[in-house]
Amino acid sequence: QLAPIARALISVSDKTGLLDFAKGLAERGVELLSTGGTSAMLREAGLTVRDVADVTGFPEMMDGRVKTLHPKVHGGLLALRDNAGHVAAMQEHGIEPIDLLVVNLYPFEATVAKGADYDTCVENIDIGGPAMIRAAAKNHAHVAVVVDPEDYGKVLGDMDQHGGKTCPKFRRKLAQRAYARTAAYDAAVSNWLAGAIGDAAPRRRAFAGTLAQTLRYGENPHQSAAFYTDGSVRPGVSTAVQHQGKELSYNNINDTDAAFELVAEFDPAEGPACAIIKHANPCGVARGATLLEAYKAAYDCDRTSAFGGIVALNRVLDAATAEEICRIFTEVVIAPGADDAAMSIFAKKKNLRLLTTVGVPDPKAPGLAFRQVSGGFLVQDRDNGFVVPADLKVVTKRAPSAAELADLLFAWKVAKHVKSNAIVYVKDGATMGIGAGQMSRVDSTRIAARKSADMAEALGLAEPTVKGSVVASDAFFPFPDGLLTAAEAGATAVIQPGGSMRDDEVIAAADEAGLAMVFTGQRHFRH
Ligand code: 93A
Repeated sequence: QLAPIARALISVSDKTGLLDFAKGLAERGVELLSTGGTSAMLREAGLTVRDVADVTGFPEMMDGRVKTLHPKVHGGLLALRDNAGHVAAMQEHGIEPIDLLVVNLYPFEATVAKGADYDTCVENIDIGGPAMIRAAAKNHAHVAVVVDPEDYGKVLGDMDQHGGKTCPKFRRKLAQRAYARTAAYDAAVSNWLAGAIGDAAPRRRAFAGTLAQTLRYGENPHQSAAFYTDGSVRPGVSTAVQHQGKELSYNNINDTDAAFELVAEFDPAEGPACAIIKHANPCGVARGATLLEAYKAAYDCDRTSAFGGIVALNRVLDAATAEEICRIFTEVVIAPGADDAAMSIFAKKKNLRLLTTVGVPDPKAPGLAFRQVSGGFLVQDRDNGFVVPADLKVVTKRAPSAAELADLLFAWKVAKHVKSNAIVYVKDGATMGIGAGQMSRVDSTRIAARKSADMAEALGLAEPTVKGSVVASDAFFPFPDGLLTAAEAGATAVIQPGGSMRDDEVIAAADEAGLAMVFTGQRHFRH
């Protein structure tokens, strides 16, 4: 039979809520043991505390690297109170039981996120903390372990309900949370090291994250959901600052990520660019002499779909662009900053969320991408493939003109971010039609052209905007039919990976149709 909690060891870096909790424990007759900084704070608040150093008979040493790593601590956490041998060992070695462990760890993830140097990050790897947490959690039959200040009140409440003890079910729950925390912590350390040694290989990586946000629901309202961050410092939805509007939903986070990763393909130094996303696919992407022009051109690709979309910009949001965005309903705008005038325009739109980041992520940076299947995860390198003009091989009699070439490279970058089968028509640095997620490439080609025709009609143009455009295909054309569909729609040049068994047939068809075609040698499936 478990006795009421008599002794607690408290050792925390995050001192949130600590004083109230410690006072609550003291009021309930619990003896407090603590480490240096934590002790000092508790003492200052007038609480009676015993230093762990007095318990172990060893001072904290080596800059705090060795504080609690001692049998008097670990024996007190691990001993089975109902095991005669364990009890005898405690008596023989003067080990006192520790019934409650309150630990939160050196802020390793926050230190990395701050951009601290290597040695500082290493020094912030907590060893004694996780060791105690894991020991207490293993012995949850007898010991309660708290790793999250959010649980402090619950511990006091549970003690009050059970005459100063905690109930077994609650201790098991706390143990589960404890192991989740130490697993995520070690994963963060390992992943940081992977980054530091430049090895992002999917093999030998640990997968865990830190809970960043409990979401109201998942992809659908009957699914519960949460957002975990992996400690990455990449500018994007996980590290952005939200300035206004309600909390992002699961779908918002997913779409905002898709939008910002796409717009990041366009180096801000090379000019403004805008991507508008719906359901994780772009419905308009454009460059422009100004951000306003880029936004307008992106919007004109598919005005119907842009409604309620997510807008990503590669430059600081200005007032003119903000005004224009406000003309329709937009869910989220993400940009590497927003000027004061733009902020005050958005401030009037209570439902619009504005996220700003510190810069734009590097599309060539390594990283991992995950996908869940029943019973496991698929893990791969993130698609950081990047094509430069020198990589392109002209395979047709006609080489693309300089203008076509610029549009081909633009279309290729967009196609990388469109669900396969992806077909993207581009003219003058703006998408004219996007075909996404079809099971047949011909269908994607037709849909993209069809959407462009609809848009031309809505805009009152004489002919479909795909006339005189270039077209990108994320994977090779297995037969000439898709390519011919694009040619019929009015495309004049094609970019695609090449590599089909029937490349010769496809090239012959392109020559016949007077198209210029280049091969990238690289595919951008996105399923
Ligand atoms: O450097 S450590 O890995 N060595 C230890 O023995 C140890 N014991 C507790 N870090 C250790 N801790 C950590 O110290 C705790 O996890 C907690 O985060 C921190 C509290 O230190 P202080 O009470 O001095 O502020």
